Amino acid sequence: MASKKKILNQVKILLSQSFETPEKAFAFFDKNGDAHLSKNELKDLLKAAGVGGFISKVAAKQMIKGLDKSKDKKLNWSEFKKAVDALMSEAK
Ligand SMILES: [Ca+2]
Repeated sequence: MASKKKILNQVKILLSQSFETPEKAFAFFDKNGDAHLSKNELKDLLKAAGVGGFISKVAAKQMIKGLDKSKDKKLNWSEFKKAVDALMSEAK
């Protein structure tokens, strides 16, 4: 099982290399445009970062559990941004 650290690192690489800003990444993966990332949308983000199918499903679930402050089982922009900011400010 890929470690959480490895998964987060893959996400970090995807976000920093493929998107100019976190806003653009959020908009790209918010496929249905409801201003939230659902578990499935987050799973697609993880897949795009190179995380395997089964692991991406589990990791998406855990990420929502950890980051979803409003308890609607989705990530809104501020929840996503907070997570990205924390990720990007980690030691390089
Ligand atoms: Ca959405």
